[in-house]
Amino acid sequence: MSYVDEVLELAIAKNPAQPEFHQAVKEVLESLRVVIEANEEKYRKEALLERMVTPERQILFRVPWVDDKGQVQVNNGFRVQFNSAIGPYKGGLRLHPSVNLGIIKFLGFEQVFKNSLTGLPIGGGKGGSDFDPKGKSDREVMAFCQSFMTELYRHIGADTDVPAGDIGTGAREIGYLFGQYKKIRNQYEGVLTGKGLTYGGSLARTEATGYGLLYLTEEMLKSNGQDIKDKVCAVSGAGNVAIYAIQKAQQLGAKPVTCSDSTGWIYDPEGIDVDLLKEIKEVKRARLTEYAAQRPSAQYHEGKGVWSVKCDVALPCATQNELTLDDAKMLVENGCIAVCEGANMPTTLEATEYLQQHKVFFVPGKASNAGGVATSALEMSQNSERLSWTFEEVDAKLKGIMVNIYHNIDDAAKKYGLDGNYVAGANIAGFLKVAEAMEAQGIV
Ligand code: NDP
Ligand code: 2IT
Repeated sequence: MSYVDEVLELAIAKNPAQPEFHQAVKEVLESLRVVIEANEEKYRKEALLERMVTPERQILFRVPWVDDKGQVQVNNGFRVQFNSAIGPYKGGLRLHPSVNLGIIKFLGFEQVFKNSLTGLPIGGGKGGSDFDPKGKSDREVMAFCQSFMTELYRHIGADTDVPAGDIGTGAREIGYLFGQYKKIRNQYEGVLTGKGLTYGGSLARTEATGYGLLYLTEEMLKSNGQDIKDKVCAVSGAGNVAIYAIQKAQQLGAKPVTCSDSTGWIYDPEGIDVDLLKEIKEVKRARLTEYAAQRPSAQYHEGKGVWSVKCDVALPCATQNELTLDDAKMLVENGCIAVCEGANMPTTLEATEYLQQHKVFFVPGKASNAGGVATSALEMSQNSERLSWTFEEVDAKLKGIMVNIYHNIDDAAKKYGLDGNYVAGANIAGFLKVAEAMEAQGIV
C-alpha cells in the first residue's frame, strides 16, 4: 500500500467518529500524492505524515458558568495545538452548539497549511466550545468567557499560542477573554488577536478575511483573463467574513446579490445593502427577516438556497459542507465560473471534484480565507513592537499577502503538472514549508 493510503487509513482508524477531520485529512493527503511519492521512503522513515495528522497537544476542559436565572451551566472547552513547526500555534475559537473535537481538529489541521501559506511565522491551532452565544445576555457571555479563560490561560501566551475569533467569537467575546487573561496573569500581552482598537487590536483585522477573499479572487480572475468588475456574486453567511466580502466585492465593482444565516437567505437583485446588513447583524444581532422587512428589493426565503441563484462567482462564507454536489450542479448549470471559499471547508469533496471537472476555478479556503489569520499575525507584530499601523498600511500588506498566496499556489500546481488545480497547489505549497521546518527540528 502506498504511504499516503497507509496514513489515510491510520488517521481514520485512530480518530473514529470525526468525519470532518477525516474529510480534511483526505483532501490534503490525496493532493500531496505527487510530492510524497517522489520521496516516499524518506517520509515514511521519518513518519512525517503520521506526525502531521497527529496534533502536538489536545486540551479538553469543563467550562462551568452561571446563567441569568442562577442556574449552573456546563459546556465543553477545546484547544487543539496542532503544529508549531513554523511559529506559535495560531487560530480561532469557535463558539457554536455543533462544536466537538472532530470539528476543532479539522479546523486546526487546515490552519497549519493556511498559516504556512501566509508566509508569516505562525503555527496552527484551533479551539472553541459548544456554548451558543445566540440569545444569551452580555453578562452570560462574559461569565462563559471568563470561565473558559480561567482554564485556557495556562496553555496560551503571546509566544506560545495566540487564539482569535471564528464563528460565534467576535469583538465582544475577545474583549471578555482578554480581560480575564490579563487579570489572571497580570500581564498585558498580545495573547489574542481581533482585539478592540483601544486595547491592542489592529486596524483592518475586522475586515481582513472578507477583504482578503476578494483580493485573491480578483487576482485569480485577472490571471485567467477575467475581470471581477460587474461579476454577479452569490455569497452565503451574514457574519464577519460574509459582510466584508460583500463590502469589498462592491468596492471592486462586482454585484453581490445574496447572503444567508442559519434560518434563511436573502436574494436582493439590486445588490446587498451592506450598511443595512451590518446594522442588523453587528449592532442588533437580529435575523435576516429584518433585512427583508426594511429593503423593498429583497426577497427572504426560509432554509438553504443561495446556490440556486444565477451568479458568476460563488463565495461560501458560512460554515463547513454548506455547498454540496447538488449545489455544485446548479452553479455549473447557471454558468458560474469561480468558487472561492471564505469559510473553512464549505464545499464537500464531491462538490469540489464536480466543479473542477467542469472547469470552474476553485480556490480552497486555506488559501482564499487566509487574510484573516495573516492580519492577525500583523496584529501580533504590532503588539510586539508596541506600535500600531494605519488602516492603509495594514490593508496594503494584506493585499500583497493575498496576491502572493495566489501566485504561490498557482506556481506549485504548475510545478507538479497540475495546472489550475488550486486545491493541490495550496496543499503542496503549505505542506512543503511545514515539512522542511519539521525535518530541520528533529523528532519532537
Ligand atoms: P460568524 O459567526 O460571524 O458568521 C457565521 C455566519 O454563518 C452567520 O451568518 C451564521 O448564521 C451562518 N451560518 C449558517 N449556518 C451555520 C452553521 N450551521 N453553523 C455556523 N454558522 C452558520 O462567523 P465568521 O464569519 O467569522 O466565520 C464564517 C466562516 O469563515 C467559518 O467557516 C470560519 O471558520 C471561517 N473563517 C473565519 C475567519 C475570521 O477571521 N472570522 C477567518 C477564516 C475563516 P447564524 O448567525 O444564524 O448562526
Ligand atoms: O479560520 C481562521 O483562519 C480564523 N478563524 C482566524 C484565525 C486567526 O488567528 O485570526
